[in-house]
Amino acid sequence: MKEKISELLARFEADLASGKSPDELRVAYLGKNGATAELMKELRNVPVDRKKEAGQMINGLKTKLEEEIGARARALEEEALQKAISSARRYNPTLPANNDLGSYHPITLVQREVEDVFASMGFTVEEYPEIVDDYHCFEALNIPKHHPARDMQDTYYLENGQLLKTHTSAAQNYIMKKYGAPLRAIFPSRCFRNEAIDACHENTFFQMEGMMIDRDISISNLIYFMKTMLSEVFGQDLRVRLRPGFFPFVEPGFELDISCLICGGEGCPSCKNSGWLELCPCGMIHPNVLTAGGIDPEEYTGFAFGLGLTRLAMMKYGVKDIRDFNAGSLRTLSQFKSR
Ligand code: FA5
Repeated sequence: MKEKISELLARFEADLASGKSPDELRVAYLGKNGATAELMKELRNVPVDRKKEAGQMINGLKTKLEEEIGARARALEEEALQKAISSARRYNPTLPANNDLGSYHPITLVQREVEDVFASMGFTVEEYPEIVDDYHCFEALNIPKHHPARDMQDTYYLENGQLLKTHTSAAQNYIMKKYGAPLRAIFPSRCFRNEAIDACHENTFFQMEGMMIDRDISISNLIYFMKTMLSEVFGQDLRVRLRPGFFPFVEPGFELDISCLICGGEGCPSCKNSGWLELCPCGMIHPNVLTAGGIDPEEYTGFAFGLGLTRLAMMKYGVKDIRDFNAGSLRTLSQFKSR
């Protein structure tokens, strides 16, 4: 055992001298399957009368390795700190600013593109706050208190009883009361849900709601506007599928999915391996919602949609992981400068 410990120590010193990082050293020597764990396993083969001594030697070795790795980590931290201090000292606030211009966030870019497409078809672009009340987010949308559909969106409630908008549909009632019928409007916004985050789910993401209300509006109008928007934004016809979807504020309701452009429909983490990405649920506005908005459902019909803007940006720019949008990485964002 003594020999093995000396060999391991020699190997460790060589790795330390070669500049391996503290994390690498920790995994290689102190990790679950690291070198000291291997030695521990060998304790089984040591005769009983030497076991205690061998165990103490291995523990001594572990302590030594931990100390040395810790010292290396502290030295590196100190080095980084000194570097930061000396570069901060080089910062001269009296120098003129360089000409490196900022850039728009990819979601802003795609939002503006969609806005332009709908504006050219007579839609107005509306704003609505991110903090809303229960009535607008749920009740006015045919989702009374205790309705099971409330569980579809995990809501962040504020202490004053208001909540962070879970979907852009929260502005539907306000828009209907503002304009009455007929109306054509889109309203983009940030939305918030207490979600488990993965490659295609964020807890903060963007949607764009759209509503068109008039006499004799039908599902054909809805399909036409959805198709036009997608082919304008992507500059090509995409594979799209429409399937039934349940939302209390539309009847009938649909889920509009597009074939995942990251994997070409083969299945990948960005589309949860399904080959399709849920992008834009939509449907014919429920008569109760029109009534709550002061519009007579006997006279008018309309469609509404809730486009996932962040997911649209993923597909348009080939961003595989939705988390990249909120990471604030200048390296990622600067790639959109020239657009
Ligand atoms: C809604 O939010 C409905 N308000 C949409 C709607 C509007 C239906 C009008 C009918 C009529 P949903 O929860 O499925 O539905 O979200 C809509 C879209 O937002 C999704 O298809 C997806 O593209 C996007 N989205 C939803 N949750 C997330 C999330 N956690 N991260 C990123 N995008 C999301």
